[in-house]
Amino acid sequence: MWYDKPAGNWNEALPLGNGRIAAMVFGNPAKEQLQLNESSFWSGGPSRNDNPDGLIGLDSIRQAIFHEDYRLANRLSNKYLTAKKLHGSKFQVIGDLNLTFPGADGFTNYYRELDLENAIQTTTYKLGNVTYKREVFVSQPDQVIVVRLTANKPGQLTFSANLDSQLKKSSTALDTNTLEMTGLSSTHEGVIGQVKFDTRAKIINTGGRTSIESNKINVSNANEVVIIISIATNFVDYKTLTANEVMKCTKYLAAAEKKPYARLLKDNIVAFQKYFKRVTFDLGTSPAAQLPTNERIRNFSKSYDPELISMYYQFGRYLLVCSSQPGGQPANLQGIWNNDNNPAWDSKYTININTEMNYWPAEKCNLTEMHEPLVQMIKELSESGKETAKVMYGANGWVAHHNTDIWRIAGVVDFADAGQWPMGGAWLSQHLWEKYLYSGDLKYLESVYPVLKSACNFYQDFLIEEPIHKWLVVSPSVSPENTPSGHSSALVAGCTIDNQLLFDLFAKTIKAAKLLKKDEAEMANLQKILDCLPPMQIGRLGQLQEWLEDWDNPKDQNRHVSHLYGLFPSNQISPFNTPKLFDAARTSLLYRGDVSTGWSMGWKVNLWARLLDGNHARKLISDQLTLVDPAKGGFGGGGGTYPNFFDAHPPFQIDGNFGCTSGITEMLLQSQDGAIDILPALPDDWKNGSVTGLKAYGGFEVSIVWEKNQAKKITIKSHLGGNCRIRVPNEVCLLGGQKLQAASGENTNPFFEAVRIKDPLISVAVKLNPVNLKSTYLYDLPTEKGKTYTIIIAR
Ligand code: FUC
Repeated sequence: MWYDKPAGNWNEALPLGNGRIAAMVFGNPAKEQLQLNESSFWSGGPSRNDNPDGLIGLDSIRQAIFHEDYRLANRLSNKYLTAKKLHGSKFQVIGDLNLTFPGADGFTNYYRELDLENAIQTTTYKLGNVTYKREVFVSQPDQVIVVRLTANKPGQLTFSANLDSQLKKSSTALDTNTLEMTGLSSTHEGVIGQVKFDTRAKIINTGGRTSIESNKINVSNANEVVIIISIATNFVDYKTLTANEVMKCTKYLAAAEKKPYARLLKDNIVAFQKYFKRVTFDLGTSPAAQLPTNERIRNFSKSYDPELISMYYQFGRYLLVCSSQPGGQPANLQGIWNNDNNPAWDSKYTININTEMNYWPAEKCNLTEMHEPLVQMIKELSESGKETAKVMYGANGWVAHHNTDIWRIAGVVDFADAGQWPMGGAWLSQHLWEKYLYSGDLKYLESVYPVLKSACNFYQDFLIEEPIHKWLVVSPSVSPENTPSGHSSALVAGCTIDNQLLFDLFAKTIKAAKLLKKDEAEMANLQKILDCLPPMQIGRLGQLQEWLEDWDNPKDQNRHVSHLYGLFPSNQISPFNTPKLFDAARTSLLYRGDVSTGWSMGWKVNLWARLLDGNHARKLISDQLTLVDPAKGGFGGGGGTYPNFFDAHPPFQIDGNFGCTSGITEMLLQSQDGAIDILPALPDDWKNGSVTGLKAYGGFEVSIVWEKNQAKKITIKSHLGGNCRIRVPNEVCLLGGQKLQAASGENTNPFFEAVRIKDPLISVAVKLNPVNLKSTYLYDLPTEKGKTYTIIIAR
């Protein structure tokens, strides 16, 4: 990614990070700014937000919903269930390292880039006949930010450096080479700010000299300068803030400053590429790729620029490696990049879609380690949410609603129409099982099984029978952030996504128990509940119903498409097993429309890929790659992409980046429907290309080369052994010159167990719009663990 101007705005600056610390680099020759973040720097401190009056109101709210008095349900819910005071803390800003270069305004030959393969940001420019270069990276192995300033002539580096922040307590020069800033997070909603940080910047100059001027360090006439920035907080875990931030900060710094720059850089590249290089993606290039990245985004809809798509795809993978590392915090609404102490939605974890979306690419894009912080957060929520379940609903197990934060709050935030969604735990828990399907690691499964089971235990107690069909439903709840038209409140019982989530949660927990040979009797009980969940229903418009009743409004273009959870990320809806539901889901999505917030479009890329419509998925990628004015930070309007490739909700929200990267993967490879589907949704204009290293269920690693829109060569590495069933549009597939064996019967590979849902009966008045699916062929390839197989497509 490259630009011919400095960033004038944060949405033009370039992101670097190691999962714990991060920087946005502006690349301005006269005034360089590194905006700094640390993942545990949040407002407040350990806290809970359960409304203790839940049990007073619960029954009346449920009665009100069954009696269709939604206004009353809403009023009572806000009073008895919504948090009284705490709606979650805010992810905050450490501050800036500012470097001021007198006389550097008249620069020429300007260039700045973010090298996605080496995770390094570079700026070069000329002043007179001197060429200057700045390099910045955030080291994962050494846990520091490293800046190197050079010039092609000696003695040319003269600048002043300081650390600054809105939340600082002090900013000083400790000696002629070291800056220090300390600070404290904000008090919020009555919780005293308790997160302390220490930041130090060590200036290592070759040639020239340094001096102190108040809280600045002046560097004059140096040949080369390396600046090492260390940041640490007192955060230990969501309950504990007893670390010594000064000791941590100085320890990282002392270790890093002993290493030469070249070594710091090399070690980081090795650590970064271990993950990043696992996947390559090539769609070819075109003359449009000659321009700076911001101009390519601007031109995208009018030009043929396939390489912008492959770069955007890899940028999503880059962001996940930089914002989510084992042992750290999961990526929040802005990943780890935030320059506002009052960020949109507090830059928390919105778990009614956004946080899950952040992790859609993790497994399939071969970044399984990046998934670990989410798994850890779910484990922690299962602890904090246990008390929430007890206090608010008198239930066993654990519950989380539509938001959480670093303190793992699990109560209802904001207001009932958004917050009263007791399904956050159910959705997050799907990730626990999903991770297992890729790795087959039973030890891991054993470690998360108690969390899955406890999530089920909550619903065992919480589900109630609805009066008409006697189905077991969640109440009160909402179909995320959508109010049925004509209703005075979003509160309902038994909306479709809730039923789908519980179907998956229970079915997966039962499977896990079987694999681990545990809890047979309890699982039999879960199975009984599973059998009483409402089925998916097709409504009068031929659409998949969003609610228990046929309330869908064809004009509804809400950004959420929650009832399509069953199509993606879940696999309950299948073109082959449930063709009617498949058509109904498609009808629902057509009504919902394309252009929306960034993340909504990212989701729709996945949905159209699952609908096997590559051209429509491709259209959504174009919608998403619409340039949004970097100065436009406020809400509203269509989403798109900022010049720095960050997703614009607007404002910046990282889920759209991750959602689209996942969606592009789904266009190339799917494995949720009983087989590995090769190029299931390849758009017409991706004629030739290749992808390597994608992951499928059952531990298969798949690479594909295609020409003229047809797969040519498929390479499959089997990490776990077992039957590899593939679906391809071609009749003749050769392995070592031999024809592959046509598939027969059930796939014997247990990781591909198909979901058994039947299409619902529909009234004759309802017209479906069946699509003609292209014909495909299924083959079985028995594999051995560790072996690689190359399949040539002959025709
Ligand atoms: C949900 C969405 C919004 C936004 C917010 C962070 O509330 O409905 O669009 O993404 O999360």
